[in-house]
Amino acid sequence: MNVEPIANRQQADANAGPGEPAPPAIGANLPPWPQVDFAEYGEIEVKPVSRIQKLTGAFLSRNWLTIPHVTHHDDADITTLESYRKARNEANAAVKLTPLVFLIKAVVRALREFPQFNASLDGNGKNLVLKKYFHIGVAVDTRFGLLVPVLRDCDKKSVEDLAAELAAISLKAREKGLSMAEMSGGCFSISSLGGFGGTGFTPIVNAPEVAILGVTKTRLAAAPAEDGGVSWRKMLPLSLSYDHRVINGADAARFTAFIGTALADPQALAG
Ligand code: CAO
Repeated sequence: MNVEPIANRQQADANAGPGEPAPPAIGANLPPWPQVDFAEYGEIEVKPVSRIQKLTGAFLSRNWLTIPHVTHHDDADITTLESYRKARNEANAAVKLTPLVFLIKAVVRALREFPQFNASLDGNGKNLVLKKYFHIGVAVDTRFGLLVPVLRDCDKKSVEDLAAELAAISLKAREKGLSMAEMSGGCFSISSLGGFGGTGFTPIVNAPEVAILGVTKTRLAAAPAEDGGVSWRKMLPLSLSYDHRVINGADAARFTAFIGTALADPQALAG
């Protein structure tokens, strides 16, 4: 990762005003990466890191080092959504709806309600650029590494449109990879590990976006029922990482709770 100090030096220089000395580059004074001869300790195999892993690794390192991250965790009750989704999938087997497409629609609503989440700091960090469009990036796990295609104008698309587009673009990402154009222009990203498992994680903000939503596996939770007994609810864990320079914790809590409320009315989201 020796590109990191150079990238940060350029950022530091760009942030300095005329005649002002550049602030020290973030990460410039870190100790060097340990050089270890692993073969001294046992059998090893050496595999080159892929081009995409190197590229995404450099971006992830920059984002992790330069953005003050906080992750807010919450659960959304998707019991009604899951019944609605099941019925809709049974009625139309041509397009499979997963919870993710409803989540994209709920995120679009939340971005409308909380415009500071649909924003980016400009190059010198002095202005916040508020976007009036709703392009959502979705992390896709591929043999090349992590790719994030951007689904454009998600506010104008139905859940079926989004499911069909996501299926096509994730297949392309997995088989051939994606162009930079297909991964550019996003407002907000979602990283769903729901199909794989987990109870929560810390996604890294995809700069210049200011927040990213991580999703893990739906679990059953007991809640008090009206008759005094127990009602089993389907709970979707949400992990929202945000850039604390732009978003404060109270807004992150409101934003995540808003997504939960939106998911509770799947019919309104379906479009
Ligand atoms: N809880 C439980 N099950 C879930 C779920 C959740 N939160 N989300 C999806 N599922 C289920 C789906 O309904 C589907 O079930 P069936 O096979 O029984 O129909 C199954 O999990 C697989 O879903 P999917 O992964 O094919 O579809 P998706 O729309 O949920 O996600 C995609 C699509 C492309 C985002 C996903 O396949 C993927 O690649 N995720 C990885 C993202 C990633 O790597 N993030 C990490 C980034 S940091 O390194």
